Amino acid sequence: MVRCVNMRNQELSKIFFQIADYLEIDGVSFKPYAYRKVAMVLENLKDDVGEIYRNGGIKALCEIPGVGEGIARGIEEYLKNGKIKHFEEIKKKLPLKVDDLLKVESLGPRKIKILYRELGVKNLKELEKVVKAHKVAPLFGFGEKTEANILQGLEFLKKDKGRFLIQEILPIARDVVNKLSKLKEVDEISLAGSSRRRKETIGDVDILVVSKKPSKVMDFFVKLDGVEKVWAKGSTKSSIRMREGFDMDLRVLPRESYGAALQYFTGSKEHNIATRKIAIEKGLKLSEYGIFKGEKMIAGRKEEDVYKAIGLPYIEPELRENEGEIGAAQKGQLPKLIEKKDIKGDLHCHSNWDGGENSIEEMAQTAMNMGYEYIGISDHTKFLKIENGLDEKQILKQHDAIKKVNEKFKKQKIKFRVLHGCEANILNDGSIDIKDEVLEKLDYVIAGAHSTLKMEKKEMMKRIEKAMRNKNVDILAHPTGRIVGQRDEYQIDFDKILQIAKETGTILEINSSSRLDLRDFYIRRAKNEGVKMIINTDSHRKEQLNLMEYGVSQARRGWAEKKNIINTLPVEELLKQFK
Ligand code: DGT
Ligand code: CA
Ligand code: CA
Repeated sequence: MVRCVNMRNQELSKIFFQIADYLEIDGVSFKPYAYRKVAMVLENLKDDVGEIYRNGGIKALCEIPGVGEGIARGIEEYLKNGKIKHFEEIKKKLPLKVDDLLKVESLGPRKIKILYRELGVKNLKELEKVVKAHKVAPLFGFGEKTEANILQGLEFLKKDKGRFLIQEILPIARDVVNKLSKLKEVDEISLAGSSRRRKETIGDVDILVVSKKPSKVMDFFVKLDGVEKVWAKGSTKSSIRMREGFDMDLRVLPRESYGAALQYFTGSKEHNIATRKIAIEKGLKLSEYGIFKGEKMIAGRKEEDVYKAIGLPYIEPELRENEGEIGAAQKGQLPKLIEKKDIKGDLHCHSNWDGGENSIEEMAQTAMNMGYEYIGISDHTKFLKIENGLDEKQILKQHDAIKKVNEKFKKQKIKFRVLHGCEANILNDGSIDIKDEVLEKLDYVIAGAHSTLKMEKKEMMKRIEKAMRNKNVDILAHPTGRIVGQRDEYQIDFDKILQIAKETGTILEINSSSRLDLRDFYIRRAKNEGVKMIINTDSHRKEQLNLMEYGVSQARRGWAEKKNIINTLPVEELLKQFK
């Protein structure tokens, strides 16, 4: 299931998310929730809102879940004028770069409001200034520690500046590839660069095309819906800036060079330098045009042929980082990477019991449609009050509800199973916030740290170790706590985590959301130590089950094979993996 990207829906969704943020900062209650809900619905709506409006006016808009008269009028305004007056007024009242400020770890709406009211902070630059001048610590509710954390958050943001999350970019890039591939002038097309290697973050998107009529392709490319600027337009290369702020390069190539160009522009640069060196050693020359022996081109049409010409088997794009893949290829020891089709279920999924969007059955149905054999419902538990965490009584009630769903499937002769787990909290002392006798009843237990993440390493390791040694804890959720572009990992000793995982049989999670945690190099270390992993999406609504592919690419970047990942197993085998 490829996510349907509809530009206008996406734009409106973004605006409503922003309105929610602004209102929250302004201290308005309830309304932010309503806007966020509509934003989420629009984000995943298959039909174009413009179309819906054209066909049925305000009334039809009101039939979209969560859309009331007021919001429908807003959508109408946007469709007519490209603006929503209410939104413009809010922005005038609070002239803040809310998007940017909210990215700073340890800054929420309440603190942003105080910083604006007290110190006039409107953007990241002004924030950095007041933090560095130590004006933040004295503010009510802040203090030295918060000030230091904000500074740390700011430094972290700078590191990833100008890069974009793969989860945000790939659907848009694919949409463009899809549109281009429908042109009769396009003979072949592929993504290249970091998006083909599925890096966590993307600098710019690279697309390669084979065409005999480049001018037609380029004309279409620079006029695509969503193009904000055209940096360059030529017959072999064009470059655009998309509305979302990232750039896309399109290169048009002759067919005979397509494979060589694909190899070259997929990168990484380090991988290319290494492959070129091997070519030189063999008396060959490798470039983006082909592989040459003297003046004669001996390969270039297909990527496989380029590798073959330098004595290597095909190397999967996710491995091309010059991290040992060339040596492994030479020795015939490349891993047989896990694939998306190997995944049989997803065990980190939230339902509407903890404030997620969808019912247990809706989540199950979606998983079934994806071809899965099982889904695990793992709602938050009671310590996480903001996430409506379930207490013991509610968990037991949910247990019965899941039993009923399974019975219903059985009656309908549907071979699909809903497993019952939870995402319990690892408290500061390493204990779990749910009683053992309840945890014992569940098919599995995921445990994760969600609070007090800035502990000293020794203390943090003691905490995690205790949780992993808990006989009811089967899976360690997002084991290092990092969030791409937002938050560094907490203070941990990963070797120690691997050792404890081995001793206790605790499974490490590869979280497919914007956490992408474990990171690729940790996955590789876990694999080498024989520690089992599970790829989960951490879905809070059914559409997010599609995030699985990002966890799979992360696993592939970490050289993981099917046998390293437990949710490739059929359900009976899977259950045997738990303590
Ligand atoms: P990004 O855009 O920063 O996420 O990363 P990439 O890998 O997409 O880098 P990009 O867009 O600058 O270039 C695409 C590919 O082109 C890159 O992965 C390898 C190749 N390439 C670019 N510049 C060089 C270079 O100076 N030498 C070599 N050998 N390859 C290069
Ligand atoms: Ca790129
Ligand atoms: Ca590029």
